Amino acid sequence: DIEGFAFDMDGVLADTARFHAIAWHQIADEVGTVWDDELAEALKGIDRMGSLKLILEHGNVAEKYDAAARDALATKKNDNYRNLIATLTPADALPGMLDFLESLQTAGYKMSIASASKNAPFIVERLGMQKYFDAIVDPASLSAGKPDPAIFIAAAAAIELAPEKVIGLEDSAAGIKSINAAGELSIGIGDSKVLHEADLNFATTADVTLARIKATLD
Ligand code: B16
Ligand code: MG
Repeated sequence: DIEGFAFDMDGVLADTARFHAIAWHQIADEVGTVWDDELAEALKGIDRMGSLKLILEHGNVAEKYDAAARDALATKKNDNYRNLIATLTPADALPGMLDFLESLQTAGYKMSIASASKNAPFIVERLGMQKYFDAIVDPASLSAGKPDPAIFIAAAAAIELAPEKVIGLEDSAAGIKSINAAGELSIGIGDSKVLHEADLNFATTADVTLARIKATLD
């Protein structure tokens, strides 16, 4: 039986994927990489330096940027991103998610966050969601980011559950791979073509309810 839930944050709990896209688009323009929706999708769930690497490779300019230059670009992106998220309020929780978290807490499930974002504690606090979570995995503590399973394994361990007792929720293809490889049940939220490896799919966060999840598990 399922006893816990491990949540991705950007694109699942928080409407921040658009802010990541705005901030990375500026960096792409600066290095001369053409920005498009496909690139924005590929960056979802990928950590900061990994995302920058993809942008540089996409523009065939990777060799122009050494470690110091990459650090400077990543810092610039994060400074811009921090300005965009500084104004987040509980109204920026994605539709239905506060109600969903409330229903899970009432039902006694344990919950943790498996976000690649180093800004996760700040965002969770801005959204007024801290009270729902027993743990937020520190992505800096991991050997590899999504699609590696390490983050979702850590998210189950942080709430003292075996992976098979946990459901993971994700909006990115890399994240669904991570959940599946961790041995958890995966729920994809978004385009079912992009998230075709998910065990269960919902088109939007507003569609996700405990009743619907239970109905498909029975
Ligand atoms: P930061 P998630 C991920 O968060 C985002 O999807 C991804 O676009 C971002 O680059 C990554 O966090 C790192 O974020 O720069 O704030 O540390 O979807 O895993 O919650
Ligand atoms: Mg995400």
